[in-house]
Amino acid sequence: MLRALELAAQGPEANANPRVGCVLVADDGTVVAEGWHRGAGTPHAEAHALARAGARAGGTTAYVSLEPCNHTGRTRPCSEALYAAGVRRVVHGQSDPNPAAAGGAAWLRDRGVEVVGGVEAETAAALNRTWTHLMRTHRPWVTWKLATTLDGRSAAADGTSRWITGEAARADVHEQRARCGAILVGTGTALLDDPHLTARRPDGSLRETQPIRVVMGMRDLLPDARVLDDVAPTWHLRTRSPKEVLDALAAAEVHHVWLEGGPTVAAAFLADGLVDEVVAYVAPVLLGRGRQSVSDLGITTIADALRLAPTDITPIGTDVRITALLKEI
Ligand code: AOF
Ligand code: ZN
Repeated sequence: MLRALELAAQGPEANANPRVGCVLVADDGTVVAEGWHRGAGTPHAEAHALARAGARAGGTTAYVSLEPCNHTGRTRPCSEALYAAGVRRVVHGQSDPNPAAAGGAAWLRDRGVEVVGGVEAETAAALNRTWTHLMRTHRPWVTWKLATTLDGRSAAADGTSRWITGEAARADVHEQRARCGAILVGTGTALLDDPHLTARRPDGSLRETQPIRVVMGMRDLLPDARVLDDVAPTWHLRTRSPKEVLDALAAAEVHHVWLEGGPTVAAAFLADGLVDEVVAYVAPVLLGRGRQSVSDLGITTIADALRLAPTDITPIGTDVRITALLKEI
């Protein structure tokens, strides 16, 4: 199962589908074939492993990090494929939280295949944390990214903000953007900063997969705005409602949203309880008067402060990256 999880981790993180790995093992313990899922519209992990094994799949145990699917989605059910290939035993990790696809374990059991579930299930769910969150809550996982000075400013009084954090932290942001399905800002940020909102490598070149660029708000974008070029899809959603934006993204099977501000949009998401995680880059810089990273949250006394649960604190170059969850999960 640990090998299946290792294989799964090779899959694309920003994809609509979860990352899944599969290992077929013979009775004597030898590995017959392995497979992992490369993303929506392509064969599932089990299909890859079965194709490699051919006739040798008969009598094996399949270790799969996710319960085999039982539906015809973009591909045929893995439950049927495993059964047809003569696999005798299935050991799976996470039970499939997608109601449309779940049920493979029961289907196989009904046909006499021995099924053991829940092995390393938490590791598998953690590997697909944002996808699992979408399946359970029907809304994408939202990571709010902010870059701030030591005194909590995200821009100077005149609105300039390039750059607060150093090169290494900015490169890290691009890496993180590439792991998300969408990057979101408000029209205020789009008009003030004219960001490109792409995921780039340190040399400036575009990464292979680009998140959807989403700008929310009622104001028009400038016709020559950098987000309107053709290197990645861009949605301008004319709404101030975070819920509406997340519904639209959930309908597009986006499970991880990277929220980059500005202060009004960040406050709206926080006020609606729709931020799941914060990634803050804190730079050893002082600005004194300047713009804060988030607008009024209606908090007036320390007892009402939003207290987050840090999961990681890492120095990056001369800055520090703090990752924290809004709620215990
Ligand atoms: C598996 N093995 O490798 C994956 C599974 O549209 P489809 O056909 O690609 O189905 C997508 C759903 O199938 C996905 O939401 C999840 O429930 C399951 N993914 N299942 O048996 C795999 N990637
Ligand atoms: Zn499947």
